[in-house]
Amino acid sequence: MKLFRTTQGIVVEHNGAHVGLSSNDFDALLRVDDLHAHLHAAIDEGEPLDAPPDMDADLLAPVVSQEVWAAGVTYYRSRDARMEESAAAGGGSFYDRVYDAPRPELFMKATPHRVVGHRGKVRIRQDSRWNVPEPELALCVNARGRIVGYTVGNDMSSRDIEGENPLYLPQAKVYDQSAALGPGVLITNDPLPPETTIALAITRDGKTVFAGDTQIAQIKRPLQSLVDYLYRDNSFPQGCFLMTGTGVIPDNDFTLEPGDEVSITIDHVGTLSNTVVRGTTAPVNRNAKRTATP
Ligand code: DO4
Ligand code: MG
Repeated sequence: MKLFRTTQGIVVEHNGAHVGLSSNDFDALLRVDDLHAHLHAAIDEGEPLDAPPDMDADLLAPVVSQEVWAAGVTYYRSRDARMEESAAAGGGSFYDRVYDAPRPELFMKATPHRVVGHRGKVRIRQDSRWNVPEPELALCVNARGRIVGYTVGNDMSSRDIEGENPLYLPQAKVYDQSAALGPGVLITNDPLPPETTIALAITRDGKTVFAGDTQIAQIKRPLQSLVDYLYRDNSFPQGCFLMTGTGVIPDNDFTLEPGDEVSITIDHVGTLSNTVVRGTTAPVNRNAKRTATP
């Protein structure tokens, strides 16, 4: 079943039917131990909607109070690309070492107001000239550290800033509209099949300028082990989202441009589409309907 935050409230899609939940408390859902069972009970009591939500107009990012974290260098492709981009700065060996180390790289990616949903606008920084989307499976993790679902994530990244010095990573990764999640959350207690594909397509003026894909079998670490490291001495009273790293990275001569359309599709989970904008010095007039904080 899939869970959506919409402008009309929380909606669950199950067996082709859409049911509106009586409560709009998204945080409360991530405090429940068995969300799958909880939603089953809730849809048995709820009323099917007359019409499904408009996926291009009604969706909000599936985040209210949750922090978004990210794992890095979990795919061989990411290790390689990072070693290349930071070689001149002497950062190359850090990535090699973390790829093989027992402890994963985990970093804070976004607080809720920095997250956009499906059809929202993702940003490239005004002080960066080399930017890419990172298509990632994002885990929906409840307050007790249990993976209760999956969504599609985009870990927007400024490669020139990250490559100049690994200590600049937070600036390369964390800024307004630097993360996208959505369109909804696949709620399941079962792991995704290893052959689940993550596909990225970038279009510019109607033409595909990049397409690539990977499979989650290529992730080096068990997903629960990423969560277990994240929850060590670290509490998430309303749960959190954890992006699991990228295995799709365009060649080094590619950079995003304003107006590009980024679409990320993960089998069983859905397609997350966003338009790229460049940052300005003026505060951004966000489309509140599509950001995490309405
Ligand atoms: O170490 C830098 C970031 C890595 C990352 O975001 C990824 O591998 O997806
Ligand atoms: Mg990433």
